[in-house]
Amino acid sequence: MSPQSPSDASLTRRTLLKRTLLGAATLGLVGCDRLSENDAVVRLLSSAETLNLKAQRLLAGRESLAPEYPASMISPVFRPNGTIDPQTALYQGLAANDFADWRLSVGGRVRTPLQLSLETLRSMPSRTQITRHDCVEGWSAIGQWSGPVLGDILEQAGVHPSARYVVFHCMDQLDGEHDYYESIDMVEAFHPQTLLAHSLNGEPLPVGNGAPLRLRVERQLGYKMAKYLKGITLVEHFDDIQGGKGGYWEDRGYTWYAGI
Ligand SMILES: Nc1nc2c(c(=O)[nH]1)N[C@H]1C(S)=C(S)[C@@H](COP(=O)(O)O)O[C@H]1N2
Ligand SMILES: [Mo]
Repeated sequence: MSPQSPSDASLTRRTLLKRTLLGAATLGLVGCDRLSENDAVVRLLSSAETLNLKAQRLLAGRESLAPEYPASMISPVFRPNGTIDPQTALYQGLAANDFADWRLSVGGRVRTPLQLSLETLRSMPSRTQITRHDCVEGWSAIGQWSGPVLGDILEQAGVHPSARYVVFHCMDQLDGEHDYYESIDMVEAFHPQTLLAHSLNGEPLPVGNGAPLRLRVERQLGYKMAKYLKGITLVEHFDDIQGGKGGYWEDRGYTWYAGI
């Protein structure tokens, strides 16, 4: 796919949203028969989160790939954001030993719960992709990420049919009280570009960008991409986790589906 500049991307998004409206109208999902070129209408529509999710999947498909870029476009510095140096005792203890004692737990609605060391994760088959990260705060960066495809790990654990979401538990606390966490659905979890990245630009993940392991969900905004992972749980619903909205920022008002 061809690289896009940020302005191209927003144009594409607007075009997509207009097509979304067309598609939704054709399918009888919305009760209007005339398309407005007015941006206010487009903005209103983009706030309709469920429609956004359904329409993007209808139009772009469950398997549509996020754009990938040539190595020449990698950002010289991949800006760290949110937590950049976790202060929890858990994290500090594990980091002191270069994460040798760290394990990623995989549990919940699975046949075989797993405890994976960094060494194991690094020796698994991996995927490398150069993608653009978009933060809601208005900046983007292009980086090369490597790590096992999440779907492979979930298959190894054996997903129970009742599992509907994958929840990611992190080792940092932005407010000194609540662990950062995130969640995605099974379509996103088994997407071929959804990785548990252990490397950025060919080097072990820096602390600022989520060492030892972080999620990459390339079709969504930056806040979905949980850093400092300690565990993954498969769940039927996330009502009983923290604020019940499926993520640290979702509990504070962000939308759960953050499709770009
Ligand atoms: N554990 C954890 N994950 C996180 C965050 C965080 O504060 N803690 N911030 C999120 C936000 S808002 C963004 S934009 C990206 C930033 O990733 P980066 O530090 O590699 O740029 O991580 C996301 N994942
Ligand atoms: Mo962000």
